[in-house]
Amino acid sequence: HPETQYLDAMRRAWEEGDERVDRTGVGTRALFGVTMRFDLSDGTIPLITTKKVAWKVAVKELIWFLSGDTNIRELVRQKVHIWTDWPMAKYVKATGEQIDRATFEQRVIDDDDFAAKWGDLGPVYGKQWVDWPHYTPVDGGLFRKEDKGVNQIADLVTMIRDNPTSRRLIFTGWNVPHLGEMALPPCHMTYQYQVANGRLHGILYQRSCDLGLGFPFNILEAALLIRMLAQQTGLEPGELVWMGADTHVYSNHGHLVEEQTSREPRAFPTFSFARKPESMFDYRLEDFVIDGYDPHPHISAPVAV
Ligand code: UFP
Repeated sequence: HPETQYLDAMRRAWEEGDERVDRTGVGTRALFGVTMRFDLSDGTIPLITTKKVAWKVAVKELIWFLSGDTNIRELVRQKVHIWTDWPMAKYVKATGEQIDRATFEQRVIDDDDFAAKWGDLGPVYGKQWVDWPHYTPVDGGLFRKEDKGVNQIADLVTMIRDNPTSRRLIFTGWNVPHLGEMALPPCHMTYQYQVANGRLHGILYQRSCDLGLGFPFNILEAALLIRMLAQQTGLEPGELVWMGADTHVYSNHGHLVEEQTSREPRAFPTFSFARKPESMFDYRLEDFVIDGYDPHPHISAPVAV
């Protein structure tokens, strides 16, 4: 079963990983350089079965990325809480006010000024994917900032259609001069594609991966991107190759590793689209149809902020 690749990486990181003091202070056990491959050509989608994954949250996040939005407001309106911890930590640090997550999120929803001031994550994924800041040289060695940035996703679709043998079918979130303004520099940072025999293959390069909480979302969204790009360009889905650099388990996720690796993976669900949207920017939650998802029960684990 392809999910065994994931369970093996978890177990190997836990048992043989380098014990490291990480940025969050929680501590991890890390492998460096892990590869996994998932075949999407049989109509399945790599949605982890050894614990229940909230796949609709992943779809909502992906749609939010593609909209270019970098404020948590739209996410929390849709009851998606995965990005709240970072701006909330910043707020607590700046104001000293002890606030619980529900109250913070409600204020982001209710108060425009509060949302603008405290809900923004900086130029994270969405900004870089569809509106990468673009500068044009003008006289005197100066540069003018263009009103519209580069839409890497729209350009990618055009490139796949017009030049399928290209070795430059890439988009990335790693915009070096802007990393410092981001709540979190991109983890799933670079995506590359190849067209072969009518199929679209993809590689995700992930610089840093929380195997417990991040991976199930990251692999699903990378697979959905292949499916969406393939649908838009008239191709069939191919293989997804995942390459993780610092691939780790947090030291407080031991229970997750023990429980999850003791479970038997079940068949991956199948995936289809309910319709063909106009472009990469017109997908809605209802367009994503996942059938036969029969996971083991959810296991909760703390997020390291
Ligand atoms: N992380 C993921 N996937 C993501 C994401 C974050 O695994 O999509 F946004 C994890 C990796 C790491 C932490 O544990 O979040 C980011 O910390 P750092 O920037 O120090 O690598």
